Amino acid sequence: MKEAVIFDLDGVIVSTDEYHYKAWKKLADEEDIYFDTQINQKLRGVSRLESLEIILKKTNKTYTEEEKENLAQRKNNYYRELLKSLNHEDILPGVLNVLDALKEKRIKIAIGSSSKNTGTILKKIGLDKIFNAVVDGNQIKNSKPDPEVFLLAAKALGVEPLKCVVIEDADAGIKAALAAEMKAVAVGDAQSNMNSSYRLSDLTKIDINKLLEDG
Ligand code: B16
Ligand code: MG
Repeated sequence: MKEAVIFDLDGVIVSTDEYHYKAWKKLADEEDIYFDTQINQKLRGVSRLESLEIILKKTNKTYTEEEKENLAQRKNNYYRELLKSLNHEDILPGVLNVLDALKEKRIKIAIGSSSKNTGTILKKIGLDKIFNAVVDGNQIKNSKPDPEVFLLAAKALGVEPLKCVVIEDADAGIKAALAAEMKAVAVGDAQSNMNSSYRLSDLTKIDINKLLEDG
């Protein structure tokens, strides 16, 4: 049986993915760059600057590194403005029950997110004290699909990667989990990802024994 569960944040615990979309869309519109929900799918789990590079593929304009930093900062300001209204009720369906069930079974729980806003988000939704470890975009050099964030989370928990399960909503996150030799569970937008061993539409449908079984 697995000994720890590592949760992605954005798209698994809370739907901040919608806020990311709105903030990038505002920036893209201001810069006159085409951006839609399909392009947005490619940004799931990917770092802020890498997301910007994906968006800039739709323009012939060239930006200096400094201008790119400014664009990313502008997007983050829009995003943080949207985060102000976030609260406990924004926690996605099923999440609190899963966390309770895992705590009861003494299974360790962690966050493994690419977001540098993880601390703010966890505080806003009132989950800043419940996880045994939180690893986020501030602690890693390489974002998903690189396994770094999940390997660091396993290390912080003191659990071997083979004994960890990752719950993810992004293809980049599923790849990262598998590269870390962890079991990958796909929810929401990643549920069609056939590389994951357990796929479900949301966490209300989860079977805790199936989540924790080896394999
Ligand atoms: P930030 P996750 C990721 O969070 C998001 O899915 C991705 O869209 C975002 O670009 C990335 O965090 C960086 O976020 O701009 O807040 O540092 O899914 O890994 O929890
Ligand atoms: Mg995500």
